[in-house]
Amino acid sequence: MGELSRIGIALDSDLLKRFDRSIEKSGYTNRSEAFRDLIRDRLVREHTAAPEATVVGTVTLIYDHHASGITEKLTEVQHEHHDLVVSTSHAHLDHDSCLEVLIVHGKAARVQHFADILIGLKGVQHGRLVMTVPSLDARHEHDHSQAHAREHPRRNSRKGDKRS
Ligand code: NI
Repeated sequence: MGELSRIGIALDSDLLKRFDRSIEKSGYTNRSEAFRDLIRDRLVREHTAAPEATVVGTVTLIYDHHASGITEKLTEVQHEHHDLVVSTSHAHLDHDSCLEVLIVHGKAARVQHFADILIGLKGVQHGRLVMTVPSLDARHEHDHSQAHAREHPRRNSRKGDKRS
């Protein structure tokens, strides 16, 4: 974090009261932290909206494993996009329902496309993609991707990457 700047904001009193009630419900103990989070959220949304931006995220899927071919189809789609998948976690919720959470990493547009395919599969009852940025301070795409390439050489090679 850099130097601290103090700012004053002119705000409608009613709006401020409503904001205070809202952040209190969320457990904030001070306004500054709530404002900081709002600002970060806006910056993350702006960053992840750029198709070429590098993002990390999760895809959460609920499905009935009895649905015809769903298990095979999910595996196939994930293999086709293996360069985007960091890890997966699976929980058998009850007799029928499965919860699968994928940690994803890659360019925003490809991650979004991949999530759309998964969520749109017949048999997936509910799904959601959450995209974020590893750190708002690490927004120098170049430095970050190079450091990451050293850590995970495989992920940077896009050869044999079957796009669907
Ligand atoms: Ni299961």
